[in-house]
Formats: sequence, C-alpha cells, structure tokens
Amino acid sequence: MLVSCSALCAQTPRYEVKRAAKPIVVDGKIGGDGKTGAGEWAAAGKIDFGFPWDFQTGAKQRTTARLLWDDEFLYVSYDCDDTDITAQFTQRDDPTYRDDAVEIFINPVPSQIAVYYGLEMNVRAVLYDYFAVNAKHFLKRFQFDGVQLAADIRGTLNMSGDKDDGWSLEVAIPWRNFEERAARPTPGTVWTANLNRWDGTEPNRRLSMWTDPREPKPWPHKPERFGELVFVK
Ligand SMILES: [Ca+2]
Ligand SMILES: [Ca+2]
Repeated sequence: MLVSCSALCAQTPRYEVKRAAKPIVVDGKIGGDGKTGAGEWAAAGKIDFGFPWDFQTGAKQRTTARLLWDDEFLYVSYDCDDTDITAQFTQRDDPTYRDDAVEIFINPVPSQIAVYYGLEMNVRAVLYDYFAVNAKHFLKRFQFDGVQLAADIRGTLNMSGDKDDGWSLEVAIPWRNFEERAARPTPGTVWTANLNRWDGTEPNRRLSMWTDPREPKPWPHKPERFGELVFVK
C-alpha cells in the first residue's frame, strides 16, 4: 500500500560527533571569532539552528552548536548572535529556559522514547538539569554530577539601551551520568538528541533548534524527532 508522505515523513538529521584532540578548556570561549570555531573546536562539524515557528515575533538570531567527545566527557558548545543579552535566574534548577538560554536533550537509548536527560543553561551559566519522563514530567531533583559549564558574553547583560554582539557557552558532561542507561559510547554508537535556544524577552520570544519537532506551538520535547548523534573516531 502506498502511503502519502506528509511532512511527518521528513527525515531527522544526523551529526558525527568527533573526538576532541585534547581536553576542552571550559571557559565559554569557542576560539577564533566563534563563527569559524577555530582552535579547540576546529575539528567539530557545525549545527546551525532553524526557526520552526514563523508566527513567533522575536528576532531570528543565528546559533551555531558543536559537539566533541573523549574518554571522560561529552562536550557541547553554542555560539549565539545576540543584540540584547538578558538573564534573570541565578540558582541551580531555576527555570533558565525563560532567559537567554541554550539546551540539549540527550537520549542514550534511542530504541525507546519514554525517558531522556535535559540540560538547560542560561547566559549566566546557570544549569537546570532533569530526567524527563514521557516528554512531560521533568524530574529536576536529578542532578548531573561533575558538569563543567561556562559562558562568555560579548556585550552587556540586562542592559537594553546598547547593542550587544553575542555570547557563547561551553559544557562538559561526564559519561558516568548516563551509566544507568548506557555505557560510554564507542566509535559507531548512536544516541539521539536535540539542541535548542530560547531568545528574546516576552512577548517577543523565539525558540530555535537543530531538528524541527513539527509541533504546532513552540515546544521542544519530542524525543521521536530527536536527531542522531553518531560517535566517530
Ligand atoms: Ca537575547
Ligand atoms: Ca536538577
């Protein structure tokens, strides 16, 4: 039987996570001009975020994410163009997604979509981390162990009268955090993930991301639409 291909047939993306040549220095600085990812991020491929919801009124500002790995850590970096950098939340597990923030959702067992991990980090490098159940219950008492996190601001925080350049963020996540679900990846291992960014202030917000969840409203929690992370040498 022929099944007509709706938008839901659209493929989710695949990204090769390469090995870091040496441990990443987590200082929030990506190196070079950020856009080129020179220095320690030079080996990593780029993920440019898309804007799935045209009816949102926030500015469409560029985000480039990169991932690398080694024996100890999964590394993620984000480079964000941003003319107005804002963030209010300062405590672990605050709702950082209401600020200028970037996120990664990680599913180490792609054969199921019932549970995954979330890290949502604002431009102050404040972490909201949780274990997600049915893309609906976010158990924030789960705490990632040994995460290194830093942001670098090219502009002024919470000062709207001037024009900022942007900000970047680096995070290193120890593999032991996933040990109840999966062993540390080896070359060829496939996990799934999505990477997102919340930008702007109400009412002019904008959600951009790697893989489009194909949801009518801005909502990133759609594990069946996560992209594939393929760990390579
Ligand atoms: Ca902003
Ligand atoms: Ca937590």
